[in-house]
Amino acid sequence: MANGSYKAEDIKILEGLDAVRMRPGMYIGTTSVKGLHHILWEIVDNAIDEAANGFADKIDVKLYKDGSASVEDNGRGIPTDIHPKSGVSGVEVVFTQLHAGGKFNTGNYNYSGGLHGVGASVTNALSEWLKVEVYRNTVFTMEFHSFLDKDSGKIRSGIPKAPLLNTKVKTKKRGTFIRFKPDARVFETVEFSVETIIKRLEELAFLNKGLTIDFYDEKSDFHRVFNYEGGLTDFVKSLNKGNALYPEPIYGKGEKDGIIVEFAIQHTSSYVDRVFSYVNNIPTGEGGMHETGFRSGLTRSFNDFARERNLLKEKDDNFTGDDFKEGLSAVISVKMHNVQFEGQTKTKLGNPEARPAVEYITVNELSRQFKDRKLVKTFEIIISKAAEAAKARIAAQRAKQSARQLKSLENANLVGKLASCSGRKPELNELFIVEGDSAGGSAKQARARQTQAILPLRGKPLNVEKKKLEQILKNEEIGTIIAALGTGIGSEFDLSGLKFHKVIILSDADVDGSHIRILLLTFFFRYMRELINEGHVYIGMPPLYKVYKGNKEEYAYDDKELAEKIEKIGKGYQIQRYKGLGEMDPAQLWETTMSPEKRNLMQVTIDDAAEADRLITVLMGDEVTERKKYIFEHADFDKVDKFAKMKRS
Ligand code: TSJ
Repeated sequence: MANGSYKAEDIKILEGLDAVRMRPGMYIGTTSVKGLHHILWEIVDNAIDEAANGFADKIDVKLYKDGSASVEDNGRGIPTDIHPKSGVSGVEVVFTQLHAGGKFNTGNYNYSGGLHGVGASVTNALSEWLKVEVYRNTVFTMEFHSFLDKDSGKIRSGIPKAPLLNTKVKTKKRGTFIRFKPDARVFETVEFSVETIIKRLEELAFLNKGLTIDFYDEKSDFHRVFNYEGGLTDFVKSLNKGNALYPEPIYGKGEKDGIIVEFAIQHTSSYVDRVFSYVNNIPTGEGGMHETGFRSGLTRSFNDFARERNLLKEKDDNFTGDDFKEGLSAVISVKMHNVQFEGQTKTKLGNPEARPAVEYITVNELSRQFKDRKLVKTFEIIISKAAEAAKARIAAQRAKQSARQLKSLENANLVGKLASCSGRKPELNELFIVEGDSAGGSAKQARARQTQAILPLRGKPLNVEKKKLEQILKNEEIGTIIAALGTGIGSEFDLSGLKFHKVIILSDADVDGSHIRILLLTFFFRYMRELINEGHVYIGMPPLYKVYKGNKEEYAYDDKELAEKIEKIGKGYQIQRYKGLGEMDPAQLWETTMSPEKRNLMQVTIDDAAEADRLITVLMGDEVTERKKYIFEHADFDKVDKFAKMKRS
């Protein structure tokens, strides 16, 4: 058997993998860079499952110069014995049968794989080659490849070169090693993103307490090891760097009706909530039943505690769920069977049974910990934060009223500084929010009056992090923006009122300019999120340099372009470096930054804005040391803008 070659009938069962080749999208959603990572996560997930069930505690992920990737764990090793039904080794089943991953695991793993869950065979089908080593006393090896079949003219996918081979070489290692090369004939790109990979690996390390994940990129010689002995507790701490209200997160874990629930909570001095939820290690960005159960559990428990400690008097109403949301950071991780995903992006947990189970465990764990004297202080801090929020809630109701009034003020006095455009078609209109009165003046002269409106911002708009909604509304700059856009804010937000379909932030390429961008993005993120979601927010990009000689001149937007432009102008060139928008005269500003034909705009994504929101917390947070550390590490403030993706428009 060891060196037996494969007969036609053996190959028949592999036709399933050919189907994966024909329609990769059906199995991995897309052949974009996202799909490329998907086939890596299929493999990683299997190693994670082995670890999550207590059989492995180390996973190594490596990217090679030849474009391949490998994943190794120190678990039990994929079974090498012959699978009774199919007559081939367990290893072969895993890599040649569709969905084998999930089915094969039933009974072995309690909570296996998730979102992906299409199995390792899909990775095999979409790879040029895939190599397996299993360490179980001796080293077992097996190789698969995809090749062009000359007879049929078709590509055959994931074909074993030979059955699983026991090399008989003794080993002290235990575990599974998989290395594969994604097929360039399948994917739009075969370049893995180190950033994407380490972000997910870190998340997995947080979600699987004690697990060590080692990442190495051969190309860049980049190495990182993730290991969090605190698990979810470390996760929330890392979210809250800089502004936690109490040092130790509240942690709870329990099981109910076969559903395992784990959570960590820590409040911040901020006014937004960040609740991250997961099911079987898969992020549920749209929330769902587990989140609902968790939130009602929190509300119930904290209200009970407040009553018990007489922090809520008999005549007082209970705090609302929203009162406990202010500044709440939490991670909730659920493990369960037969997961159903719903929602627009299929990231919402639909299983109704998750709700009571999570609520029960949340209440149970919290009430148990209320009795723990050590946490009394923490709970009191949470209650006083909620009391503050409840007060603000009443005040905010009034603030909403004034937002409504602002909205109805139209272009009248409040928007005096706004230079409106004459065109009345919002789809064509653009609002430039410009840093500084002098640049604002130039922009007013330069603009295309019909479609471009200018709103100069004097100084920095206020720090939205530390202020309440009502104070923000009182701020003249923000008030002017709200009035100019015509949408209202928060729960009053109505996109149909939008008067400018492009809202373009134009600020200097320096620290102050960067702050203004971040503050505005944070404001939009928190109070006009749909504006970003619908792609209406942009960042204008003034050039950094002018290269000129005689009457020839060229603009450059970055250092790479500068080199090109120098080459173009040739010997005897001179360079002007622009430090601010104010240095350009109206004609230059038009030509480089405002003219729809020539300018560079970056469209802001919701992720960019969330990143700004997170940065704000660090930059403006209470903890000076964290802020200093952050600023030190990110001394290059241009980096802050890396988050906005370049897009010509
Ligand atoms: F994706 C994959 F299949 F290629 C893959 C699987 C990739 C990697 C990196 C690791 C694994 C994997 C599978 N690690 N550990 C396992 N374990 C099993 O498959 C296994 C071992 C023993 C038993 C048993 O009942 O004795 C059961 C199973 C499912």
